[in-house]
Amino acid sequence: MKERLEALRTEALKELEDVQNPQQLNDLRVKYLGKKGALTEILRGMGGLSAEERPVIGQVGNEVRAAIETVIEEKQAVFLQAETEGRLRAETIDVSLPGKQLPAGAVHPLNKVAQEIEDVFIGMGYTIAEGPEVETDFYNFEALNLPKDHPARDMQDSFYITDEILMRTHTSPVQIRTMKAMNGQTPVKVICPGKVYRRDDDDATHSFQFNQIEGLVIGPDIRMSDLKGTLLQFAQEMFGKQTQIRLRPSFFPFTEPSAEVDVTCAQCGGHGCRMCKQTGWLEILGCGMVHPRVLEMGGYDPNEVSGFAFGMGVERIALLKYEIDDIRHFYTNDLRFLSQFVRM
Ligand code: 2NL
Repeated sequence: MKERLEALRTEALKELEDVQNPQQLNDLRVKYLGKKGALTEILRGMGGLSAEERPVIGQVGNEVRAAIETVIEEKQAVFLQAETEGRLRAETIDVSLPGKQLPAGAVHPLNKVAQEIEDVFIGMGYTIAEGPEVETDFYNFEALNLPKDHPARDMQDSFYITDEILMRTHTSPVQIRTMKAMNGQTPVKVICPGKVYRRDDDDATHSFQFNQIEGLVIGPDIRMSDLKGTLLQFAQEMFGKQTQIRLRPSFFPFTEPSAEVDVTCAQCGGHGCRMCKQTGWLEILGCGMVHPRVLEMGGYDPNEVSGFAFGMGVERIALLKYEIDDIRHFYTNDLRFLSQFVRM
């Protein structure tokens, strides 16, 4: 029996030497050590041995089993290592490869210019106020000294919803609402940005919907010189430190006196070019001292306080700043246009 066990060991170890893969290894383990394997088969004959022989043969059997198991475990470790190495090799990634380029969005040029304008005034201590785009006749016209028979209130020029309700034609009603909310207190120092609506045929310089920013300051001793200094500061931050401004007399129903403001043309430095039509100046906004009747309707006593106001079109400022020739570029969302502002 001992010889049979020794022979089994020799045969098993020899066969294990040539094992090629884990499947073959497992087959051999079953063949020699399994419940119905060769070793079990031999040891089953131990019942016929004498009491002296039994422990001796038992020990030989255990040694043979241990020898075969050791080799199987070694082989198993080698296969496992080979498999791990193979998988690592297959899953290697090149971390030095460039990443996928994802197209980045950007703030729309109109919003960017609006934010820049707002930032200049925030820097001067203004707060931002917003209000409804659908307005009443009172806030949009009446409180701004535009009486019922005024030509600016022509049905042809505004989008009316009813006789008394319309799409706001400027952001001034937000300032009226601000004044009323202040209950006669000063100072008022607000910027009102937002969309406004006019019944116009769209062309290179007009749109039925556009963006406006208006400003309003009210205090006990606000003067025209405060207005001029404020607008010079704004023009220089917006168009460059070398920029100068000039005020030309004008008319608005809600301001008296009123003025239109020009900045020196950044393109030609004031010498005259195509952009400024050879004048050296570009018109950027309208302004004036708040009309006493408007102060009254906002809840202020014009004998106690005074104020200035101004209004500008964001599209116009953007056209000038970026030398764009047609306002419709802002609304058509052509990426060839928009992508030019991604890093500006
Ligand atoms: C322009 C001119 C202007 C105002 C807007 C204003 C508002 C209140 C009182 C007085 Cl509540 N004035 N706003 C004043 C002057 C001019 O806008 O050409 N905008 C595009």
